[in-house]
Amino acid sequence: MSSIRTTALLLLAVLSSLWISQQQVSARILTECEAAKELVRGGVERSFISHYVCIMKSESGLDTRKKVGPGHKASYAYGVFQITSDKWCSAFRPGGVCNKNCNDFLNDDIQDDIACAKIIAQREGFKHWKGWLKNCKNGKLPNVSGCIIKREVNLSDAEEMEEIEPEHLAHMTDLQDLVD
Ligand SMILES: [Ca+2]
Repeated sequence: MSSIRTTALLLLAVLSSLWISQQQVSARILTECEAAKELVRGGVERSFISHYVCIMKSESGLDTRKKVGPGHKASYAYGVFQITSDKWCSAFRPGGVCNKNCNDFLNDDIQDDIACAKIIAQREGFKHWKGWLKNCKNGKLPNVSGCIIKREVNLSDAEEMEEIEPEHLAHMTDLQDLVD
């Protein structure tokens, strides 16, 4: 009997350590280029992209799974944009201004994070992010133009850009509104 129990416990230990290492493996740090491409895909206008990448770098180190807290009003900050549960999302169900469950901001699909970040920027400007004020407003923005310009050598990239371009041109906003 006891040997069965020992085996079961051992198996459980092995399985849980496998699960933990799996969690660690799947934590994802984006490169600046990956972030820029995701922003293009999310319909972010070209001239804003380096600002958003700078925000992601300063707030989370481009870590899609970063969760920090509790902070102001016992809120937590979620994901690559460190979106906070005091106002923008809700910790246990869809809610907040972005009508999202905050935990959705901890996975590797950052399109919903980008959608919420756009709402935040629209309402409060980039100054909402302390990381932007500290490192991006008057600092050096990451140069990601090489990642998002059309490259004739790579046909599939060019085709992809072709699809996206008309959409985000339609969403032209004045950069000045966001950086003021
Ligand atoms: Ca997400």
